[in-house]
Amino acid sequence: MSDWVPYPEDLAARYRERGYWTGETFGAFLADRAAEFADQVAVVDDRQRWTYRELDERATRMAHGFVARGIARGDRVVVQLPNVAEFFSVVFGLFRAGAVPVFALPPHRFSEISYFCSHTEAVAYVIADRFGGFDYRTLAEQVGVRQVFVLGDPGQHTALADVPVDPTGELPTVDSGDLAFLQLSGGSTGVPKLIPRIHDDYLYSVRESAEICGLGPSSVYLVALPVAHNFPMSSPGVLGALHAGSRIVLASAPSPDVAFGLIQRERVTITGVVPPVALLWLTAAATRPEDLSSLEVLQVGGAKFAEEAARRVGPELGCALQQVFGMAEGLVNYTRFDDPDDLVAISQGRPISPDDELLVVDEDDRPVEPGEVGHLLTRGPYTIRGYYRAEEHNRVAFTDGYYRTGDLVRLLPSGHLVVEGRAKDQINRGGEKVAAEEVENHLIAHPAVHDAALVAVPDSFLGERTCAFVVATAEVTGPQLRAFLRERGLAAYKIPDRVEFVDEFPHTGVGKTSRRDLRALLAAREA
Ligand code: OOB
Repeated sequence: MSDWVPYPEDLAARYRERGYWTGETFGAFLADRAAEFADQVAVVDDRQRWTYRELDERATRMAHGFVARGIARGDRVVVQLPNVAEFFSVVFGLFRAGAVPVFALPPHRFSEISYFCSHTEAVAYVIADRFGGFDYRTLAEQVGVRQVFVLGDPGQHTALADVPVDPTGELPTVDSGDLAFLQLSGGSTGVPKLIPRIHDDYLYSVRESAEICGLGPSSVYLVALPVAHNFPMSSPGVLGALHAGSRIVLASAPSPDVAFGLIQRERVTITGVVPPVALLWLTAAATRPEDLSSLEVLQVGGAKFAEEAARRVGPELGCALQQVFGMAEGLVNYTRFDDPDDLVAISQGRPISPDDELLVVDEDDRPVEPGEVGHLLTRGPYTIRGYYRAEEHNRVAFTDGYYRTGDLVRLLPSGHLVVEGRAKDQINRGGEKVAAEEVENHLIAHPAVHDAALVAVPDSFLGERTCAFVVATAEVTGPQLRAFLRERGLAAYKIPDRVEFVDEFPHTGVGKTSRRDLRALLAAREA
């Protein structure tokens, strides 16, 4: 069994013929852009300002360091870094060493990280010493991966800066059809799924995204969300910025306190945020003193952006809104700058590629009438054909090469999509995805819990919050259960916002737990 499902050869050939897949690799990509944009500033964070040339040199040194430490072509390395410039030297260093970064997010804890390490058989884990009041070195000790590289004070581990360098050594040859990295899926199953992306498919989406979003050498892209997430990474994100010779500015948090100052200081032209952040910015813009006039485009995606809020962006922030409906599995949709305002306010955009194939189907996989709501299935030149090492799950998540997105959409005559809801057991907490089954499994591990069901609660700020319904067999409280989940090392955003106890679960006709009835029960309890 192979670790991941390759694109069918005939389609791969077509994607190459049409110029989508160009044979470029990430290592070469950076070298090429560094030659072109050498003295332009590539990356700015709180402490540093690197030109394209500097970034390129640092990535090469990093690559030699990793190779010297025994990291070999194809090795998986879990990377969990905050928004700092070193994210780029590390990740491009790994690319050049032929290694495969696994992109963890800063809120992930023992439960997630130990799974990423074991499932991918990672040989190393790259962290910052501390961030957001949390010591990642302690987590590294608990996880027990072979090598730990630390940015900052390494403690008992290896400092990133100390990685020995032999610049005369050879770096491995990397093929554009190789696995480039593993992204995380929001998921709907018991364990998070990992998304295998190759150089060819991802770089295609990056180039097209940069073009659609109008990036060029004078653009300044603010990274407001965690840089390793697919949205700020490639839609057009930091990779789109590097492709176009733009400047990347890293924010340590998306709050107006941090972000607005950076927009003013660095003359930021474009950024991407999730809907709750957009709402905060809309409110803050009225009273904050910072000059946001450089901002040309605010991208909003990751969760549904309410039409009312969408209509406020132009008048209140003085920039264009671009809606982005994407997924780490592949497909990304953008509203375009020449779309009419009404379309930008109500739709989540249209696909990047003429070869993105979209099906909108009913429960029996039959296409719905044009304009009707149905399940979105998709395949194309940058959408995966299967998750990493997940043969069994792939049989239900993919049909004829189509990825079953779990999203309910309506297709407009213009080719734009409107996201109408979701069929998957996932809760979208302001863009942060929570797989119901994963949290339920952790709850059921508690000795006093007989059964658990996690449901979405509508929320005016986050869109949705989580409520855990629990059937208990012994005395236990909501706070105790929440503490239990934290002790098990579950990321904070997955800890239920609310816990409700019931004697038994309502059932559907076939005897499954009825989440719809649970949501109704919650509404009734609130009333
Ligand atoms: C982005 O990626 P993921 O992998 O964290 O989550 C994908 C899911 C989609 O299947 C959909 O359920 C939801 O997030 N979603 C949206 C949305 N954008 C994503 N739902 C409604 N409206 C939107 N605009 O979230 C992601 C990846 C690349 C670019 C942008 C977002």
